[in-house]
Amino acid sequence: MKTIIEPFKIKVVEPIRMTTRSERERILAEAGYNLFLVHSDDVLIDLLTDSGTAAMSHEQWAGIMRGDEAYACSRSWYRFLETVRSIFGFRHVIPTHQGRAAERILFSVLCKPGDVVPNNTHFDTTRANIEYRGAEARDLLRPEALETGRPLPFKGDMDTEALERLIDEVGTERIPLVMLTVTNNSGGGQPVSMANIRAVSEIAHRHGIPFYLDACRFAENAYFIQQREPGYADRSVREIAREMFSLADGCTMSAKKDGLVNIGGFLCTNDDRLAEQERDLLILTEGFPTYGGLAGRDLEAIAIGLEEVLHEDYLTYRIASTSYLGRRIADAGVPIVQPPGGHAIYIDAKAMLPQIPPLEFPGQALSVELYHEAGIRSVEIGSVMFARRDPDTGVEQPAPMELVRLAIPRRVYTQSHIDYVVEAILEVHRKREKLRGYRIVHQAPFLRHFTARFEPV
Ligand code: PM9
Repeated sequence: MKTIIEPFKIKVVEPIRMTTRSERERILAEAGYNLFLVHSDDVLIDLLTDSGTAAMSHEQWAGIMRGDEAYACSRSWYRFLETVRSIFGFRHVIPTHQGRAAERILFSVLCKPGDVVPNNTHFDTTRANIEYRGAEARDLLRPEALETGRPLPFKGDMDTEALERLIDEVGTERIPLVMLTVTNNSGGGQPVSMANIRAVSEIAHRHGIPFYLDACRFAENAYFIQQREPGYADRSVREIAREMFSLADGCTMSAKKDGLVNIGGFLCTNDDRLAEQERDLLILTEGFPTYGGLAGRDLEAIAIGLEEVLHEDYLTYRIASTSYLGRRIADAGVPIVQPPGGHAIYIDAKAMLPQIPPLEFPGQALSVELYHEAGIRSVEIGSVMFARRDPDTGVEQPAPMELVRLAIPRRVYTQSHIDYVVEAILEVHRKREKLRGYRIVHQAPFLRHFTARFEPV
Protein backbone atom coordinates (compact mmCIF):
# COMPACT_ATOMS: atom_id res chain seq x y z
CA MET A 1 0.00 0.00 0.00
CA LYS A 2 1.36 3.42 -0.97
CA THR A 3 -1.26 5.72 0.57
CA ILE A 4 -0.27 7.19 3.90
CA ILE A 5 -3.49 7.51 5.90
CA GLU A 6 -4.47 9.45 9.02
CA PRO A 7 -3.56 6.90 11.74
CA PHE A 8 -6.75 7.52 13.75
CA LYS A 9 -10.54 7.35 13.57
CA ILE A 10 -12.77 10.34 14.34
CA LYS A 11 -14.86 10.00 17.52
CA VAL A 12 -16.00 13.57 18.17
CA VAL A 13 -16.73 16.15 15.48
CA GLU A 14 -16.77 19.95 15.57
CA PRO A 15 -18.83 21.62 12.81
CA ILE A 16 -17.21 24.36 10.75
CA ARG A 17 -19.15 27.15 9.02
CA MET A 18 -18.99 28.45 5.46
CA THR A 19 -19.43 32.24 5.14
CA THR A 20 -20.28 34.26 2.03
CA ARG A 21 -17.77 36.50 0.28
CA SER A 22 -19.72 39.64 1.28
CA GLU A 23 -19.81 38.49 4.93
CA ARG A 24 -16.04 38.00 4.78
CA GLU A 25 -15.55 41.49 3.34
CA ARG A 26 -17.45 42.97 6.30
CA ILE A 27 -15.60 40.73 8.80
CA LEU A 28 -12.22 41.76 7.41
CA ALA A 29 -13.02 45.47 7.56
CA GLU A 30 -14.31 45.13 11.15
CA ALA A 31 -11.14 43.25 12.16
CA GLY A 32 -8.89 45.97 10.69
CA TYR A 33 -7.62 43.37 8.17
CA ASN A 34 -5.89 41.53 11.01
CA LEU A 35 -6.77 37.83 10.98
CA PHE A 36 -5.85 37.51 14.68
CA LEU A 37 -8.95 39.67 15.32
CA VAL A 38 -11.40 37.51 13.31
CA HIS A 39 -13.86 35.41 15.35
CA SER A 40 -12.98 31.73 14.91
CA ASP A 41 -16.66 30.91 14.15
CA ASP A 42 -16.13 32.94 10.97
CA VAL A 43 -13.14 30.83 9.89
CA LEU A 44 -13.71 27.75 7.76
CA ILE A 45 -10.23 26.22 7.90
CA ASP A 46 -7.95 27.63 10.55
CA LEU A 47 -4.27 27.42 9.68
CA LEU A 48 -3.29 30.38 11.87
CA THR A 49 -1.22 28.16 14.08
CA ASP A 50 -0.36 24.60 15.00
CA SER A 51 -0.03 25.80 18.60
CA GLY A 52 -2.63 24.59 21.08
CA THR A 53 -4.89 23.48 18.24
CA ALA A 54 -4.23 19.71 18.27
CA ALA A 55 -7.00 17.15 18.64
CA MET A 56 -6.33 15.11 21.76
CA SER A 57 -6.57 11.32 21.71
CA HIS A 58 -9.06 9.24 23.69
CA GLU A 59 -6.15 8.32 26.01
CA GLN A 60 -5.48 12.00 26.67
CA TRP A 61 -9.17 12.65 27.41
CA ALA A 62 -9.11 9.68 29.77
CA GLY A 63 -6.01 11.24 31.36
CA ILE A 64 -7.98 14.47 31.84
CA MET A 65 -10.42 12.51 34.02
CA ARG A 66 -7.57 10.87 35.93
CA GLY A 67 -5.92 14.24 36.66
CA ASP A 68 -5.05 14.66 40.34
CA GLU A 69 -5.77 18.24 41.39
CA ALA A 70 -3.88 18.14 44.70
CA TYR A 71 -2.13 21.49 45.18
CA ALA A 72 1.26 19.96 45.98
CA CYS A 73 3.05 16.81 44.75
CA SER A 74 0.06 15.42 42.84
CA ARG A 75 0.10 12.03 41.17
CA SER A 76 -0.24 13.82 37.79
CA TRP A 77 2.90 15.86 38.51
CA TYR A 78 4.95 12.70 39.05
CA ARG A 79 3.62 11.14 35.86
CA PHE A 80 4.48 14.33 33.95
CA LEU A 81 7.93 14.57 35.56
CA GLU A 82 8.79 10.95 34.80
CA THR A 83 7.75 11.29 31.14
CA VAL A 84 9.60 14.57 30.59
CA ARG A 85 12.73 13.18 32.26
CA SER A 86 12.60 9.97 30.21
CA ILE A 87 12.37 11.83 26.88
CA PHE A 88 14.28 15.04 27.56
CA GLY A 89 16.71 13.73 30.17
CA PHE A 90 17.22 16.99 32.14
CA ARG A 91 17.52 17.02 35.93
CA HIS A 92 15.10 19.86 36.67
CA VAL A 93 11.67 20.26 35.10
CA ILE A 94 9.69 23.44 35.76
CA PRO A 95 6.08 23.39 34.52
CA THR A 96 4.64 26.60 33.06
CA HIS A 97 1.33 27.53 31.49
CA GLN A 98 2.93 27.79 28.02
CA GLY A 99 6.24 28.28 26.24
CA ARG A 100 6.62 32.03 26.65
CA ALA A 101 6.26 31.74 30.44
CA ALA A 102 9.25 29.37 30.37
CA GLU A 103 11.09 31.92 28.23
CA ARG A 104 10.24 34.79 30.56
CA ILE A 105 11.55 32.90 33.59
CA LEU A 106 14.72 31.73 31.81
CA PHE A 107 15.63 35.15 30.41
CA SER A 108 14.70 36.95 33.66
CA VAL A 109 17.27 34.81 35.46
CA LEU A 110 19.98 34.72 32.77
CA CYS A 111 19.85 37.99 30.81
CA LYS A 112 20.84 41.54 31.72
CA PRO A 113 20.75 44.72 29.64
CA GLY A 114 23.45 44.71 26.95
CA ASP A 115 23.59 40.91 26.65
CA VAL A 116 23.30 39.15 23.29
CA VAL A 117 21.46 35.85 22.76
CA PRO A 118 22.27 33.99 19.53
CA ASN A 119 19.74 31.58 17.99
CA ASN A 120 19.21 30.15 14.49
CA THR A 121 16.05 32.31 14.38
CA HIS A 122 14.25 33.55 17.47
CA PHE A 123 10.52 33.09 17.44
CA ASP A 124 8.58 36.31 18.11
CA THR A 125 7.83 35.60 21.78
CA THR A 126 11.43 34.54 22.40
CA ARG A 127 12.78 37.69 20.81
CA ALA A 128 10.27 39.86 22.69
CA ASN A 129 11.13 38.28 26.05
CA ILE A 130 14.86 38.81 25.44
CA GLU A 131 14.35 42.42 24.32
CA TYR A 132 12.08 43.05 27.30
CA ARG A 133 15.13 42.28 29.50
CA GLY A 134 17.15 44.90 27.57
CA ALA A 135 19.21 42.22 25.80
CA GLU A 136 19.61 41.64 22.07
CA ALA A 137 18.27 38.63 20.18
CA ARG A 138 20.66 37.83 17.30
CA ASP A 139 19.60 35.49 14.46
CA LEU A 140 22.47 33.49 12.96
CA LEU A 141 20.89 31.47 10.20
CA ARG A 142 23.12 30.28 7.37
CA PRO A 143 22.80 32.59 4.34
CA GLU A 144 21.59 29.80 2.01
CA ALA A 145 18.55 29.29 4.27
CA LEU A 146 17.25 32.66 3.07
CA GLU A 147 17.09 31.31 -0.50
CA THR A 148 13.54 30.13 -0.15
CA GLY A 149 13.50 27.93 -3.26
CA ARG A 150 16.62 25.88 -2.35
CA PRO A 151 15.60 22.42 -1.12
CA LEU A 152 18.41 21.82 1.40
CA PRO A 153 17.75 19.12 4.02
CA PHE A 154 18.63 21.13 7.16
CA LYS A 155 17.87 24.77 6.51
CA GLY A 156 17.37 25.38 10.25
CA ASP A 157 21.12 24.96 10.91
CA MET A 158 22.91 27.82 12.64
CA ASP A 159 25.85 29.49 10.93
CA THR A 160 28.58 28.23 13.28
CA GLU A 161 31.24 30.57 11.83
CA ALA A 162 28.96 33.53 12.55
CA LEU A 163 28.52 32.20 16.10
CA GLU A 164 32.31 32.06 16.61
CA ARG A 165 32.62 35.60 15.21
CA LEU A 166 29.88 36.87 17.52
CA ILE A 167 31.58 35.34 20.57
CA ASP A 168 34.90 36.98 19.56
CA GLU A 169 33.19 40.29 18.92
CA VAL A 170 31.08 40.69 22.08
CA GLY A 171 32.89 38.37 24.53
CA THR A 172 31.56 35.43 26.52
CA GLU A 173 30.49 37.55 29.51
CA ARG A 174 27.79 39.21 27.38
CA ILE A 175 26.40 35.95 25.97
CA PRO A 176 24.41 34.30 28.76
CA LEU A 177 23.26 31.40 26.58
CA VAL A 178 23.20 30.12 23.01
CA MET A 179 19.89 28.76 21.68
CA LEU A 180 18.72 26.63 18.77
CA THR A 181 15.07 26.47 17.78
CA VAL A 182 14.01 23.01 16.61
CA THR A 183 12.43 23.05 14.12
CA ASN A 184 13.15 26.63 13.07
CA ASN A 185 9.64 28.07 13.05
CA SER A 186 10.29 31.61 11.80
CA GLY A 187 12.76 30.31 9.23
CA GLY A 188 10.24 28.09 7.42
CA GLY A 189 9.71 25.21 9.89
CA GLN A 190 13.03 23.77 8.77
CA PRO A 191 14.90 21.15 10.83
CA VAL A 192 18.31 21.44 12.45
CA SER A 193 20.72 18.55 11.86
CA MET A 194 22.26 16.58 14.70
CA ALA A 195 25.67 17.60 13.32
CA ASN A 196 24.74 21.26 13.74
CA ILE A 197 23.26 20.76 17.22
CA ARG A 198 26.51 19.02 18.18
CA ALA A 199 28.71 21.73 16.63
CA VAL A 200 26.80 24.58 18.31
CA SER A 201 26.88 22.73 21.63
CA GLU A 202 30.63 22.21 21.29
CA ILE A 203 31.30 25.90 20.49
CA ALA A 204 29.11 27.13 23.36
CA HIS A 205 30.66 24.73 25.86
CA ARG A 206 34.23 25.48 24.72
CA HIS A 207 33.51 29.09 25.75
CA GLY A 208 31.72 28.12 28.96
CA ILE A 209 28.32 29.33 27.66
CA PRO A 210 25.17 27.30 28.42
CA PHE A 211 23.40 25.85 25.40
CA TYR A 212 19.58 25.58 25.24
CA LEU A 213 17.09 24.14 22.79
CA ASP A 214 13.75 25.79 22.06
CA ALA A 215 12.16 22.38 21.81
CA CYS A 216 8.53 23.11 20.74
CA ARG A 217 8.73 20.83 17.70
CA PHE A 218 11.43 18.43 18.86
CA ALA A 219 9.67 15.26 17.60
CA GLU A 220 9.25 16.64 14.08
CA ASN A 221 12.92 17.69 14.12
CA ALA A 222 14.02 14.24 15.32
CA TYR A 223 11.93 12.60 12.58
CA PHE A 224 13.63 14.74 9.92
CA ILE A 225 17.02 13.70 11.31
CA GLN A 226 15.97 10.05 11.05
CA GLN A 227 14.80 10.52 7.46
CA ARG A 228 17.55 12.81 6.16
CA GLU A 229 20.76 12.65 8.15
CA PRO A 230 23.29 9.90 7.34
CA GLY A 231 23.69 7.44 10.20
CA TYR A 232 20.23 7.92 11.76
CA ALA A 233 17.95 5.81 9.53
CA ASP A 234 17.97 2.88 11.95
CA ARG A 235 17.59 4.89 15.14
CA SER A 236 14.18 5.45 16.74
CA VAL A 237 12.84 9.00 16.92
CA ARG A 238 12.88 8.72 20.72
CA GLU A 239 16.59 7.82 20.70
CA ILE A 240 17.31 10.69 18.35
CA ALA A 241 15.39 13.11 20.59
CA ARG A 242 17.39 11.88 23.60
CA GLU A 243 20.62 12.47 21.71
CA MET A 244 19.52 16.01 20.77
CA PHE A 245 18.75 16.87 24.39
CA SER A 246 21.92 15.19 25.69
CA LEU A 247 23.90 17.92 23.88
CA ALA A 248 22.06 20.75 25.67
CA ASP A 249 22.06 22.18 29.20
CA GLY A 250 18.36 22.84 29.18
CA CYS A 251 15.35 23.69 27.04
CA THR A 252 12.21 25.76 26.82
CA MET A 253 9.14 23.90 25.62
CA SER A 254 5.69 24.87 24.49
CA ALA A 255 3.70 21.64 24.91
CA LYS A 256 1.04 23.25 22.68
CA LYS A 257 3.02 21.97 19.70
CA ASP A 258 4.70 18.56 20.03
CA GLY A 259 3.04 17.98 23.43
CA LEU A 260 -0.23 17.43 21.49
CA VAL A 261 -2.20 19.49 24.01
CA ASN A 262 -4.13 22.73 24.04
CA ILE A 263 -2.18 24.42 26.83
CA GLY A 264 1.08 23.85 28.72
CA GLY A 265 4.81 24.19 28.67
CA PHE A 266 7.93 23.70 30.72
CA LEU A 267 11.50 24.77 31.30
CA CYS A 268 14.31 22.28 31.87
CA THR A 269 17.84 22.69 33.18
CA ASN A 270 20.67 20.63 34.57
CA ASP A 271 21.94 23.54 36.67
CA ASP A 272 20.87 23.23 40.35
CA ARG A 273 21.47 26.87 41.25
CA LEU A 274 19.62 28.17 38.21
CA ALA A 275 16.72 25.81 38.89
CA GLU A 276 16.33 27.23 42.38
CA GLN A 277 16.19 30.81 41.08
CA GLU A 278 13.74 29.76 38.36
CA ARG A 279 11.47 28.02 40.86
CA ASP A 280 11.43 31.16 43.03
CA LEU A 281 10.17 33.16 40.04
CA LEU A 282 7.74 30.37 39.12
CA ILE A 283 6.10 30.58 42.54
CA LEU A 284 5.76 34.34 42.18
CA THR A 285 3.81 34.31 38.91
CA GLU A 286 2.93 30.78 37.74
CA GLY A 287 2.34 28.55 40.76
CA PHE A 288 3.82 25.94 43.10
CA PRO A 289 6.69 24.02 41.44
CA THR A 290 4.70 20.79 41.05
CA TYR A 291 2.04 22.36 38.87
CA GLY A 292 3.41 25.69 37.54
CA GLY A 293 0.60 27.33 35.66
CA LEU A 294 -1.21 24.07 34.97
CA ALA A 295 -4.03 21.93 36.33
CA GLY A 296 -3.26 18.30 37.24
CA ARG A 297 -5.36 17.19 34.26
CA ASP A 298 -3.17 19.27 31.93
CA LEU A 299 -0.05 17.56 33.28
CA GLU A 300 -1.64 14.15 32.54
CA ALA A 301 -2.59 15.16 29.00
CA ILE A 302 0.93 16.46 28.30
CA ALA A 303 2.55 13.27 29.66
CA ILE A 304 0.42 11.17 27.29
CA GLY A 305 0.84 13.60 24.35
CA LEU A 306 4.64 13.52 24.65
CA GLU A 307 4.55 9.74 24.26
CA GLU A 308 2.05 9.78 21.37
CA VAL A 309 3.99 12.40 19.41
CA LEU A 310 6.93 9.97 19.18
CA HIS A 311 4.86 7.23 17.51
CA GLU A 312 6.46 6.80 14.14
CA ASP A 313 3.20 6.15 12.23
CA TYR A 314 1.92 9.46 13.59
CA LEU A 315 5.09 11.29 12.49
CA THR A 316 5.07 9.62 9.06
CA TYR A 317 1.48 10.80 8.50
CA ARG A 318 2.20 14.23 9.96
CA ILE A 319 5.20 15.03 7.79
CA ALA A 320 3.62 13.43 4.68
CA SER A 321 0.45 15.51 5.03
CA THR A 322 2.38 18.77 5.36
CA SER A 323 4.53 17.99 2.34
CA TYR A 324 1.41 16.96 0.34
CA LEU A 325 0.07 20.52 0.66
CA GLY A 326 3.47 21.98 -0.23
CA ARG A 327 3.97 19.73 -3.23
CA ARG A 328 0.50 20.36 -4.68
CA ILE A 329 0.83 24.15 -4.64
CA ALA A 330 4.50 24.24 -5.60
CA ASP A 331 3.83 21.96 -8.61
CA ALA A 332 1.29 24.55 -9.79
CA GLY A 333 3.89 27.35 -9.58
CA VAL A 334 3.27 28.85 -6.11
CA PRO A 335 6.65 29.85 -4.61
CA ILE A 336 7.10 28.17 -1.23
CA VAL A 337 9.98 27.67 1.17
CA GLN A 338 11.56 24.46 -0.02
CA PRO A 339 11.60 21.76 1.11
CA PRO A 340 8.26 21.72 2.99
CA GLY A 341 8.72 22.13 6.75
CA GLY A 342 7.32 19.91 9.50
CA HIS A 343 4.35 21.81 10.85
CA ALA A 344 3.61 24.31 8.10
CA ILE A 345 3.97 25.41 4.52
CA TYR A 346 5.38 28.87 4.01
CA ILE A 347 4.44 30.76 0.85
CA ASP A 348 7.07 33.25 -0.31
CA ALA A 349 4.84 36.32 -0.65
CA LYS A 350 7.72 38.52 -1.83
CA ALA A 351 8.23 36.23 -4.84
CA MET A 352 4.51 35.78 -5.49
CA LEU A 353 3.56 39.48 -5.20
CA PRO A 354 6.57 41.47 -6.48
CA GLN A 355 4.31 44.49 -7.11
CA ILE A 356 3.88 45.01 -3.31
CA PRO A 357 6.91 46.57 -1.56
CA PRO A 358 7.98 44.83 1.70
CA LEU A 359 6.76 47.69 3.90
CA GLU A 360 3.32 47.45 2.30
CA PHE A 361 3.29 43.89 3.65
CA PRO A 362 2.89 41.40 0.78
CA GLY A 363 2.41 38.57 3.30
CA GLN A 364 -0.46 40.43 4.97
CA ALA A 365 -2.03 41.09 1.57
CA LEU A 366 -1.82 37.40 0.66
CA SER A 367 -3.19 36.08 3.94
CA VAL A 368 -6.08 38.59 3.87
CA GLU A 369 -6.91 37.53 0.30
CA LEU A 370 -6.86 33.84 1.22
CA TYR A 371 -9.46 34.53 3.90
CA HIS A 372 -11.45 36.73 1.52
CA GLU A 373 -11.39 34.04 -1.17
CA ALA A 374 -12.13 30.94 0.88
CA GLY A 375 -12.45 31.58 4.62
CA ILE A 376 -8.97 30.18 5.31
CA ARG A 377 -6.94 31.79 8.10
CA SER A 378 -3.15 31.85 7.79
CA VAL A 379 -0.52 34.08 9.37
CA GLU A 380 1.94 36.60 8.01
CA ILE A 381 5.54 35.94 9.04
CA GLY A 382 7.31 38.89 7.49
CA SER A 383 7.62 42.62 8.05
CA VAL A 384 4.40 42.94 10.07
CA MET A 385 5.87 40.50 12.59
CA PHE A 386 9.59 41.18 12.29
CA ALA A 387 10.34 44.62 10.76
CA ARG A 388 12.81 46.56 12.95
CA ARG A 389 13.38 50.25 13.49
CA ASP A 390 16.95 51.31 12.79
CA PRO A 391 18.13 52.55 16.21
CA ASP A 392 20.04 55.47 14.63
CA THR A 393 17.63 56.70 11.96
CA GLY A 394 14.30 55.41 13.34
CA VAL A 395 13.49 54.15 9.84
CA GLU A 396 11.68 50.82 9.63
CA GLN A 397 13.76 48.02 8.08
CA PRO A 398 11.85 45.16 6.41
CA ALA A 399 12.22 41.56 7.64
CA PRO A 400 14.58 39.32 5.64
CA MET A 401 11.65 37.27 4.29
CA GLU A 402 7.98 37.96 3.56
CA LEU A 403 6.22 34.67 4.25
CA VAL A 404 2.68 33.47 4.76
CA ARG A 405 2.50 30.45 7.01
CA LEU A 406 -0.14 27.77 6.62
CA ALA A 407 0.30 25.93 9.91
CA ILE A 408 -1.38 22.56 10.15
CA PRO A 409 -3.04 21.70 13.46
CA ARG A 410 -2.14 18.19 14.60
CA ARG A 411 -4.70 15.42 13.90
CA VAL A 412 -7.44 17.96 13.04
CA TYR A 413 -7.98 18.23 9.27
CA THR A 414 -8.39 15.46 6.70
CA GLN A 415 -7.01 15.28 3.18
CA SER A 416 -10.18 16.79 1.65
CA HIS A 417 -9.78 19.87 3.84
CA ILE A 418 -6.25 20.18 2.54
CA ASP A 419 -7.44 19.70 -1.07
CA TYR A 420 -9.84 22.63 -0.53
CA VAL A 421 -6.93 24.74 0.77
CA VAL A 422 -4.92 23.84 -2.35
CA GLU A 423 -7.78 24.95 -4.65
CA ALA A 424 -8.13 28.26 -2.77
CA ILE A 425 -4.42 29.03 -2.93
CA LEU A 426 -4.30 28.28 -6.64
CA GLU A 427 -7.27 30.59 -7.21
CA VAL A 428 -5.52 33.45 -5.33
CA HIS A 429 -2.33 32.67 -7.25
CA ARG A 430 -4.22 33.09 -10.54
CA LYS A 431 -5.34 36.60 -9.48
CA ARG A 432 -2.06 37.57 -7.81
CA GLU A 433 -1.39 40.60 -10.04
CA LYS A 434 -4.56 42.28 -8.73
CA LEU A 435 -3.47 42.19 -5.05
CA ARG A 436 -2.44 45.44 -3.37
CA GLY A 437 -0.59 46.21 -0.11
CA TYR A 438 -1.65 47.45 3.35
CA ARG A 439 -0.58 50.16 5.77
CA ILE A 440 -0.70 49.98 9.56
CA VAL A 441 -3.07 52.46 11.22
CA HIS A 442 -2.63 51.27 14.82
CA GLN A 443 0.13 49.23 16.51
CA ALA A 444 1.38 48.19 19.97
CA PRO A 445 5.05 48.65 21.04
CA PHE A 446 5.69 44.87 21.38
CA LEU A 447 4.43 41.97 19.24
CA ARG A 448 2.43 44.37 17.09
CA HIS A 449 1.10 41.68 14.74
CA PHE A 450 -1.36 40.40 17.35
CA THR A 451 -3.35 43.64 17.63
CA ALA A 452 -2.31 45.93 14.73
CA ARG A 453 -5.05 47.37 12.52
CA PHE A 454 -4.52 47.90 8.81
CA GLU A 455 -6.13 49.56 5.83
CA PRO A 456 -5.64 48.82 2.16
CA VAL A 457 -3.11 51.09 0.42
N1 PM9 B 1 4.55 29.58 18.47
C1 PM9 B 1 3.14 29.67 16.61
O1 PM9 B 1 2.02 29.90 16.10
C2 PM9 B 1 2.22 30.40 18.83
C3 PM9 B 1 2.24 31.83 19.09
S1 PM9 B 1 2.14 32.98 17.81
C4 PM9 B 1 0.65 32.73 17.03
O2 PM9 B 1 4.07 29.21 15.94
C5 PM9 B 1 8.60 28.76 19.28
C6 PM9 B 1 9.54 28.22 18.27
C7 PM9 B 1 7.27 28.91 18.99
C8 PM9 B 1 6.37 29.43 19.97
C9 PM9 B 1 5.02 29.67 19.71
C10 PM9 B 1 6.90 29.73 21.26
C11 PM9 B 1 6.02 30.24 22.37
C12 PM9 B 1 8.24 29.57 21.48
N2 PM9 B 1 9.06 29.10 20.50
O3 PM9 B 1 2.88 30.02 22.38
O4 PM9 B 1 3.96 30.64 24.50
O5 PM9 B 1 6.84 28.55 17.78
O6 PM9 B 1 3.33 28.30 24.12
O7 PM9 B 1 5.19 29.23 22.86
C13 PM9 B 1 3.34 29.88 18.02
P1 PM9 B 1 3.76 29.57 23.50
